[in-house]
Amino acid sequence: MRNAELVLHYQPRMAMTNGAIVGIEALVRWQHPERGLLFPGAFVPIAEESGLINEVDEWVLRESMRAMRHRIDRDAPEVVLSVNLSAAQFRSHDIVRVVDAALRERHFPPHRLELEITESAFIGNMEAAMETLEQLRCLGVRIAIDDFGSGYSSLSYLRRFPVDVLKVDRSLVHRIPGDAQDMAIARAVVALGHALHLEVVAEGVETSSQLAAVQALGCDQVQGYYVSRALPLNELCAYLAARGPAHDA
Ligand code: G
Ligand code: MN
Repeated sequence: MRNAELVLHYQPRMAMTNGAIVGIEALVRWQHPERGLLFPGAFVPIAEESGLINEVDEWVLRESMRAMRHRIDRDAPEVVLSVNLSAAQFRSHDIVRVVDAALRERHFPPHRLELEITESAFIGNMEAAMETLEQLRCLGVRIAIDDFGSGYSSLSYLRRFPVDVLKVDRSLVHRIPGDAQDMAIARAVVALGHALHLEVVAEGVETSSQLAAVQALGCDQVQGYYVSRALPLNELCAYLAARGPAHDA
């Protein structure tokens, strides 16, 4: 795997209130010379085992910030950039320095960067995780809990941890509104997020009935194929330009 073979796609995130695109998630793909375009599930575990994951994460961070400054800002000057941090990267001792250096290098406004972290990154050493989150927050960046509701969600840490956004996992969204039990879980997750003053984002919204369901539950924002799949940079810019700054949902 060489950095030259990595590509970034960008998935828009939409506000429920007015349909405006308020965020963009950078998603890495590997353009494999023989096997074609690979999704993270197919290569992130290999990158983790071989110790390359930190290099990949750092490349994604710096490259997506560059794309924002040079291209995306022209069409959407207010959108927030979301970048996924692997558990390994989050736990590495120099993560705060890496993020700080990238912000400086790109002259990037910290409040427009959101770091997505899954709960698995916190397991094992909650105190160290909390300290890292606090240091990242001190840089001025936003923190999102990714894939919430997919693993062993711990409710107590959420109250203590300095986070801004809760992203409801697409496995939950996938079975609503049809599945009454998942509907009940999703409702509880949204209520929990709001009680803790977090922004709640529904991931993986693919159909209009899923959109209506997450809207009825009070989700603040949605992401998923119903809004748009993840797009190459050129297509994203065309999408943003065509859509304009706001759009009625
Ligand atoms: O873990 P995280 O939520 O960051 O995963 C994002 C992944 O989910 C990306 O690889 C993206 O292509 C995929 N994805 C985005 N929107 C949808 C969707 O509506 N349905 C499904 N099945 N996958 C999606
Ligand atoms: Mn994510």
